[in-house]
Amino acid sequence: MTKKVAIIGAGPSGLAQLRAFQSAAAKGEAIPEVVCFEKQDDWGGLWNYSWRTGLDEYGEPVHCSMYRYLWSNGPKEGLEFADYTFDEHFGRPIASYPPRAVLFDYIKGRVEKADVRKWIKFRHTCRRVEYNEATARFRVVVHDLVNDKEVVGDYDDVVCATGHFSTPNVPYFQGFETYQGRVLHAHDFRDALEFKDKDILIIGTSYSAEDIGSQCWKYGCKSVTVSHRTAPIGFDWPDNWKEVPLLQKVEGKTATFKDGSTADVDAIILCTGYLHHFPFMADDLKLRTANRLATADLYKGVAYINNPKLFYLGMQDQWYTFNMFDAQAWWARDVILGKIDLPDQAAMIADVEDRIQREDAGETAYDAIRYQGDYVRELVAETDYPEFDIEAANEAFFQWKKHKGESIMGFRDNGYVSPMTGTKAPPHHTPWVDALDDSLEAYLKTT
Ligand code: FAD
Ligand code: NA7
Repeated sequence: MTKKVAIIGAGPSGLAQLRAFQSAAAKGEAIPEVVCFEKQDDWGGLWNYSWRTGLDEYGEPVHCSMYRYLWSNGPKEGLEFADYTFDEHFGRPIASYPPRAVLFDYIKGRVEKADVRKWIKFRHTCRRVEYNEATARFRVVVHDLVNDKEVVGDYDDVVCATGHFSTPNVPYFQGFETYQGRVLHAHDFRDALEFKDKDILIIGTSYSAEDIGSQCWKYGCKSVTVSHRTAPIGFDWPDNWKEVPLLQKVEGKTATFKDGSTADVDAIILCTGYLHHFPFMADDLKLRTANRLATADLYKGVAYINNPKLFYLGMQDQWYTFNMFDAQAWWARDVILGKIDLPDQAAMIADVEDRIQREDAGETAYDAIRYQGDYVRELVAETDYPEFDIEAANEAFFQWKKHKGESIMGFRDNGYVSPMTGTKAPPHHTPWVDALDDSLEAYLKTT
């Protein structure tokens, strides 16, 4: 009997899994029957922008957490596919911090070339995954949204690639129920122009806080106040940007912070992160982990230790993204194909513990980048995914950190060396602060 594999989600991780199987088939290897279920009507995951918020037209939670005018928040040299370079896709070197539409185009280019769209069932939401000990197979229940029908299938292996930056973590602060402005989570933020001439309060200090604040500033908000639970972000911010301790309460439009200071704000944007959320997974298959580099319960960061025929891709916090998902997908593929043997459960548990300890031993962001680079290198070495210069990718991240420290509104004007081709990215034709059009056409124009 031919093995059957279900992949849930056709974002960068799910697409990496499809490309991994297709590349083995292209080399003449026998591959299982592969089916990918995607709840949206197109591929690309978070990079597939939607104007919608809340529920979609079928009543499903909207997956998109991205927004208009989003430019890559890290250098593209850190995420480049080793088997499909930016130079190959665009036919020439492009600048280092592409807007969303440009990265979406790049993601699509590889999978269009690989011709894997035929393996994806769009508008199919996974409702339930259970393991049947007797048959040693997974039962996967999917909702065909367009035809409003349940589809049930049995699979030997399941790859969960549903991402973990879509279900918002929404804390409560005193007075929210009577606040006279708008409260929203970053997941529902779409257009910075909504906040033009407004005073905004941001809660949180990580990527969403930094980037949504910067967007609003770039598109003309009146002021940005960023409230921190642990520590301020600490960049040299523009004059109308301040950092304050944690919000205590809001009354009317007035926010009061832990140090007693106050600010009148028109909107509060909760940039408070996301939950790993797998409502469709049976209890014994559900990954429960914090957002960190060494996830709980995943051998090699991929195989679920309680049932290693189930794989989770991309569940780590992310410096590396697309090429890390590739490294994981190629590795999962080779386990499924029987080319990589798994050790016993005790060894898998020890592997997880070792990764956690090694992550905890790191102190700085530079340690974390090296740690994740080493992880990608480790997985790549075990498969035929093209080896690439991890040191060069690390270096792009180090330069990015340095350039952010030098100029938080100017770091995107720098260019780095590709770890795949050695090409140095040219500077973008317009400084980021002045580039208000984030379309692919505007970004790629040469005259
Ligand atoms: P996702 O992209 O989340 O894709 C998961 C897919 O699974 C989606 O298509 C979804 O519809 C589908 N799905 C979910 N549930 C179901 C279900 N039950 N049934 C069927 N299908 C389902 N990374 C970078 O490298 N650079 C950046 O600049 C960058 N910016 C980001 C900005 C924001 C605002 C966010 C939230 C993330 C950003 N990221 C960035 C990180 C991002 O996580 C990765 O780039 C990437 O999208 C992760 O891919 P994924 O396939 O693992 O998950
Ligand atoms: P992150 O990176 O998970 O960061 C979450 C932030 O929210 C972090 O600063 C937390 O502060 C803060 N947080 C979480 N809960 C609270 C409460 N209850 N009160 C105050 N502050 C809180 O999420 P992001 O959305 O920034 O980034 C996720 C991805 O999206 C990332 O990969 C980007 O590429 C885009 P803490 O430091 O823990 O005190």
